[in-house]
Amino acid sequence: MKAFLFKALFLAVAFPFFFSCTSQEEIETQAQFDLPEDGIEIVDAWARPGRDGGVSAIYMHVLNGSAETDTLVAFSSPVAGLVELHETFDRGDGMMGMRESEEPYFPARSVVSMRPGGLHIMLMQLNTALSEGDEVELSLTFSQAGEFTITAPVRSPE
Ligand SMILES: [Cu+2]
Repeated sequence: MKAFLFKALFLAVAFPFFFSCTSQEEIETQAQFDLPEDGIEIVDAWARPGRDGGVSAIYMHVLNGSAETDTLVAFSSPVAGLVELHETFDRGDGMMGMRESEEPYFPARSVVSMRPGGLHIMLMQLNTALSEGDEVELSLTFSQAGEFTITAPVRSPE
């Protein structure tokens, strides 16, 4: 019982640091999205609030309408010193962790959804605070589809 309480307390304390960490990368071919005829389309991007010097994450749906797998090769944002594609994983000790995704692949004719608890674009070394109502610019470079610059509104997760 004591061990259980300790674990619950630890989870409660540690949870904010593992906010985006509850499931594996999700690759889906989803009926709710109309895939583009060709190339990549990014929809419903949004960013989590963050403090100056801290971290945030950007979520989105990446629609690959191409007949080829595409790969994310670079990203940058004017508000972050470091940007990485992260995946969430089960550490095996009852906790979730996150790490840089080793497979930044976007399969042909598929939707890859980035959501809290799964795949996300991690913004680190924020050079400004991000508050609800702000907007974050993010540039993404795909090996096939080229560079995209998107604007993600900042909002709190539901
Ligand atoms: Cu992360």
